[in-house]
Amino acid sequence: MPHRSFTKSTPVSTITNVPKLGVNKADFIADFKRYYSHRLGRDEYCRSPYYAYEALSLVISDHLVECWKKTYNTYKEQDCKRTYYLSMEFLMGRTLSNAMLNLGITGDVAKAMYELGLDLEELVDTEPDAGLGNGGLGRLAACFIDSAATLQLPVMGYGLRYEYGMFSQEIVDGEQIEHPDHWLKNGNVWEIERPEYTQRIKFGGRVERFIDADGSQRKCWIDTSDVLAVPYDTPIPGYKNGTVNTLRLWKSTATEEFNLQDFNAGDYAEAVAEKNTAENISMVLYPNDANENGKALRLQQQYLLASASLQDIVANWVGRHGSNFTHFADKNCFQLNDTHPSVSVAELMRLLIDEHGLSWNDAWAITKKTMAYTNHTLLPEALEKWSVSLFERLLPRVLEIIFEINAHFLAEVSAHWPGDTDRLARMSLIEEAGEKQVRMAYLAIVGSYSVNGVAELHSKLLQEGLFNDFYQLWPEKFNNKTNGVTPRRWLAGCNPELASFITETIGDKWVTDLSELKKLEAFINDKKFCKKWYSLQNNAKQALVDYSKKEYDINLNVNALFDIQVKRFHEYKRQLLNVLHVIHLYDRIKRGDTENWTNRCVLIGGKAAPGYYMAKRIIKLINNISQVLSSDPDVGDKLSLVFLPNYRVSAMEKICPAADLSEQISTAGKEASGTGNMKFMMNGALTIGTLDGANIEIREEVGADNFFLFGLTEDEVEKLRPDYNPTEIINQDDDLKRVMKLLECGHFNQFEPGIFNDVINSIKSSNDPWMTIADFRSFIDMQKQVEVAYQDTERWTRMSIMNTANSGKFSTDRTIQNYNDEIWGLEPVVIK
Ligand code: HTW
Repeated sequence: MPHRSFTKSTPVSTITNVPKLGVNKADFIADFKRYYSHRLGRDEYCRSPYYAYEALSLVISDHLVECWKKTYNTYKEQDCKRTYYLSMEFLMGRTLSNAMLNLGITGDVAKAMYELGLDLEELVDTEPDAGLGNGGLGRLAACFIDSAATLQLPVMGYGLRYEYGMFSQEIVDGEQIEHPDHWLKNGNVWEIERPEYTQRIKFGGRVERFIDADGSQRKCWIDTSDVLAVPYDTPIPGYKNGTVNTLRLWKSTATEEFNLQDFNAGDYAEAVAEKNTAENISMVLYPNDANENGKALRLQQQYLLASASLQDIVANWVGRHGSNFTHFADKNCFQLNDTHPSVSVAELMRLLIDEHGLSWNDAWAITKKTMAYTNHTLLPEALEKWSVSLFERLLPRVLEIIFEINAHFLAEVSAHWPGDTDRLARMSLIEEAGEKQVRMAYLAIVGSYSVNGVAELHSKLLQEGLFNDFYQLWPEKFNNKTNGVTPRRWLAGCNPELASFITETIGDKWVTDLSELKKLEAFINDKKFCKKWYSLQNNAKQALVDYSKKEYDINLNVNALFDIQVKRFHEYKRQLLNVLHVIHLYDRIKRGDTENWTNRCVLIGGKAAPGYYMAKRIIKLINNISQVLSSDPDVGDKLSLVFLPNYRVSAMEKICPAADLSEQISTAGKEASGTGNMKFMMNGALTIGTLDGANIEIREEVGADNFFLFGLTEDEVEKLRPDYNPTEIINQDDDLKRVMKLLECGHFNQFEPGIFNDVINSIKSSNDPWMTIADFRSFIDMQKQVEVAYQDTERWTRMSIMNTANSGKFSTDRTIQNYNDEIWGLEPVVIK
C-alpha cells in the first residue's frame, strides 16, 4: 500500500468546535416571506408548492454561505494540502433535505413551515433530483464528498454541469420510454456561477515545434477551436461542523471572439451554430453504465473536465507560487473516478511542460506523485479505449504526450523483463491489433501512485487478473478501498423514525461514527425494543405503499414480504434470475403447491441504457409477467411482481427503508462492489446474495446466520465455464423445466409472439457469460429459507436488527478515512 507521511486524523466525534447554526424562528419566517413574495413574486394564491420550496432553499442557502466562505478562506490561509475528486458523474439527488439535516435544523424548519400552513415534506418532494450520474459510481462520488466535508477534509469535487441529467423513465405497454431530464428548467437555487474562473479549452488544431529563448525544443498547440468552461459551485456542508466544501461543475460555452469573427463576416447563423457546438459538450450525460462506447462528444466531455479542472488548480498555484512547482505534489492530489477523467495524466504533463516550462522529468515526477486511480469494474467491455485517430483529430498535442509517456514506460518494462515482447505488447498504452487504440486504464495506472479497487474481492481480482502485469511491476501501487454510503442521507435522512429510535436507544454518536450501531446488538433479546423495531419497519413499508399509490397508482400489500431489487439493468446483475424465481412461485400457485405459503411482493426497478437491447427486453418481460400475475385470481395476495418506474436517488430514499429482503444476485466476480446492498442493510433489510463485491464483506460483518447466501463462487464460476451446459441443468430440474416451459410456450406474451426468444436463448446458451441457470437451484432453495425465517417474526426482527447493528463498516466516513490514511494524507481543518 502506498504510505505517505501524515498524522492520523481527528475522529469526527471528538471535534467539539461546532458553530451554533440555530435559527431564530421569527427571522427565519421573515426571510422566507421576503424571498417568496419579493424575489419570486408569489403570493398566498399561488397553488404550487414549488415556489415555497425555492423560497425555503434560498433561506437555507443563505445559512450555508457564511460557513462556505469561511471554509474557503481557511483552506487558503492554512495553505493545506487538498484533494480533488475528478468525476464525470456526481449523482447528488436532492439538496434541500440534506442541507437541513447537516445544518441540524430540520425539526425547527418543519415547525416554521407548519406555522405558515405549509407541509415541509411536500416542499422537499417538489425538488427535482440532480441526476448527474448513472448509478453506483456517480452516487459514490456524492457520498464521498458528503463524508469528506463531515470529516473536515479539504476535498473538492470537480465534474460537469450537464444541462440534461439521467433520462427519466416511463413505462408504456411494458416498455421503457426515455424522456430528457431538463432538471435546470426552473433554475437551480443551490449553484453559484463563477464566470471569473472561466477556463479556455483547446480542441483540434496542430502541433508546432519551436526553440524558446533558452534554446530548448518546445511544442505549441495552435490553430485550435477553443471553447470556454464556466464553473458553477454548489456548497457541500459537513454534518453540523461548520465545514462547507465545494462541488465545482463546468459548463461549456462558446468563446467571445469566435462569435464576433463570424458576426463581422455577416454570418449570424454560423456564429450561433458555432455557439451550439461549444455548448453541446456539457449538454447531456451519457446514459451508459458500464457499457462500451466511443463517441467523439464523450471524449470532448472528458477532456473538458480534465483540462478545466487542472487549469483551475494550476492557475491558483501560479497565482501564489509563480512557476515554482517544487512543492506542488505536496499540496495537491487528484483522485480519478474510474478512467473517465484519466486524460488528466497527459493534460497535467502538457500544462506543466508547454504552459509552464517544466522539463519532462520534473513534470512526470509531479504527475506520478499527484494522481491516484480508482477502478470500478472488471467487465472487459467497460474498459475505456479511444481510437488513436480520434485522439489525433481532437487532441493532437495530448496524443503526442501519451506516446511519449508510453515510450518511457515501455523502456521501463523492457528493463524489467528483457526480451519479453509479448508482455510489451500486452502492457503498451497503445493497443496495436486492429484499429490502434489508447488504453485509458493503463494510462491511469502508469500515471498514478495509487490504484485501488472498490471491494476486497474486486481489488484481489484486479491484481491477479486484469492488471496482473502492472501488479507484478509495481505491487506497492495497488490497494483496496471498500465502498460505503453516507449514513446521513441513507439512514438519518431517509428513515427519520428509525433514526430517532436508534438515537433514543444508543445516543446520536452513530451519525458520525457508524460503528456505534453495534450497540444495538445488546437489545436483540429485549422484547419491547424488538416490537418497536418491527413496527417501525412496518411503518416504512406502509409509507412505500402510500408513495406507490400516489405516485404511480400501484397497489402494494403491506403484509407481504417486500423483496426488492433496484439497480441499473444489466445482464450481469441477473434481474432474470429474480424473474425465474417469480415464475417458479407462480408455477407453484398454479399447481396448488401452496402449503405454508408466504405472501410476497417482488419489486424491481431500474433503468436500461437506451441502446441495450437485452436489458430493455428484460424490463418488458417483467412488466408482462406482472400483468399476468395481477390479473390471475388464483394468485391474489400470494404473489405480486411490481416494476417501479423511474428509479433514482429520491426513489431509493423511499424504497430502502421499506425492504424486508434485498436482492444482490450478480454472477460472482462481476459486481465490483455494489452500494445499494449497503443502503438496504443499514435500514434493516436482510440480504439474499452471491459471494460477490461488497456482499462478501457484508456477510462477514453481519455473520453467516444473518445472510442468505447462494450461488457459485467466483472460482467455481470460472471453473465451470468451459463445461457449462444449461440444457442439461434444465433437464435435471423439474421446477426449472416447468419455469422454462412457461416462458417458452409464450404464456407471458400471448399476443406478442416471439418477443422473449432472445432473452430465453441468452440464458439457455452454453456461452451465457452470466451463467444464470447454474445458480437457479441454490437460489430457489435459499428463497425457501428466506420464507422460513420470515414466518418467524421474532427471528426475522432479530436478524433485521443485526443487519443495521453491523452495518458500521459501510459508512463512507470509514471509506474516506481509509483513502485519507493510505492515499491522500490530508489534515482535517477545523473551521472556526
Ligand atoms: C460498479 C459497482 C460499484 C460502483 O461502480 C460501478 N462501476 C460503474 N458503475 C458502477 C461504485 O464503485 O459499486 O459495483 O458496477 O456502479 C462503471 C461505470 C462506467 C464504466 C465502468 C464502470 C459507470 C458509469 C459509466 C461508465
